[in-house]
Amino acid sequence: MVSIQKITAREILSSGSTPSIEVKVVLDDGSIGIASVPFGASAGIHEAFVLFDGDKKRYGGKGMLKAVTHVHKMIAPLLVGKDPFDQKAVDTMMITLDGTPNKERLGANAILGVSVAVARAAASSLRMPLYSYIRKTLKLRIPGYVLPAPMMVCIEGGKHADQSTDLQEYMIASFGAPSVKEAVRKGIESYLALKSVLKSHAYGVNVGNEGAFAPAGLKSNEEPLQLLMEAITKAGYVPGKDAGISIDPAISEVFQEGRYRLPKDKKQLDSAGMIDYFVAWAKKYPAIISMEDCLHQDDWDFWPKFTKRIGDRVLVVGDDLTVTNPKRLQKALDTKSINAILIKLNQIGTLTETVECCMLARKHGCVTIISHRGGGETNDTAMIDLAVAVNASFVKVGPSRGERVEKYNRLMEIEDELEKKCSFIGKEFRLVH
Ligand code: 2PG
Ligand code: MG
Repeated sequence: MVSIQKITAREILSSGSTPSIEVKVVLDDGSIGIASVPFGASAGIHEAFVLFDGDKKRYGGKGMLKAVTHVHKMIAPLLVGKDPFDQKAVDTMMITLDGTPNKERLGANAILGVSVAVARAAASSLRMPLYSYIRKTLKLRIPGYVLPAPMMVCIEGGKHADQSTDLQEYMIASFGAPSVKEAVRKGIESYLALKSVLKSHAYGVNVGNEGAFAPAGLKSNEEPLQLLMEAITKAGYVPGKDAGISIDPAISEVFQEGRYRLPKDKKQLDSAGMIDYFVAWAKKYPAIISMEDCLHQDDWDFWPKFTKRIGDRVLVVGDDLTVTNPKRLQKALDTKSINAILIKLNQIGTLTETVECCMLARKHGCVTIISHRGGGETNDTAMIDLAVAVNASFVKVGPSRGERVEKYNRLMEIEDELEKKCSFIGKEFRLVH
């Protein structure tokens, strides 16, 4: 029987120029799995714990050597010699060893690195791609592969870029195409058209954390929506038919003392006012297909009201609200707070729990969107294999910078690999409901 022979970790650099962690797992048949872990800039307060060193003499306290040590001293002794093919058992052993509700003892970054690296090593041992191995080891009963559509962050502000908007992300969701490759092309062409649109309005074209434009001097938080409409049209496409618009205000970041503060619009709103603000956008821009984190991460009283107002035509997406946590997702489903969920592996910290969350969403017809991170991304593409494994509807990532386009390159590689054994959600996809 093949078992785990060796687990090592090291500190690497992430896209945010601060460290992250990479884990390598070796099986005794020689198979190797390597994984690295991203983290957020606008992380929700209910996310699993990212263990930074806190030693101000190194990387301003953002080093990850403690997490590396935890892999070597605590997780490796636990897992060496164990069966790599039972992912649930591997993850459960780490969760039990950690023993805290948010993985703060070992660090969710240490745990997730091992979790994904074990899966990769096991998949490699069985000569299987990671996405099909995930289905096998976690016994997912999902018929066929339906590949996700791209959701590209094209203008960013908030915590992801200075001097831009108060709100964090304005995206182009690309569909109305026969294949992933064509949808990626449409999205990228629209992003590049946006560059010339911005220039024609005398705005700068420097990019923020996620490779999206972050122009200074925008007149309002709404203006990016007009710019995106113009860009999609300029690229030769029809908004709402070839491409939709998605927003992620990451509104918890502007919530202070009970008010949502929007200096760009010279507004301070309460929850009801914030709902009216976004409902007006949904009405004015029918190309908007999804609205993520439009209310605070604990504003449970108002999320259902928002979804009731626009959930029949727009995806109301929980991110900081739900943090890929099956318990918080269950609450969001019970209260009809959302009809879609953003999924990030590191928000919960193991592959098993992430997939559990996706499957819970799937069971309730709640749309899944698998996402990159804005703080420190890495070149790891496990989020794409996850998206393919669970038939997610979208992947939110990119559109520029190596660590982002790597994800699309992986998705297009999978499309080639599966050839006729897969279809593409964006083929028939128009507006969501
Ligand atoms: C988000 C993400 C990804 P961050 O809020 O959805 O774009 O940002 O990783 O900084 O939380
Ligand atoms: Mg978000």
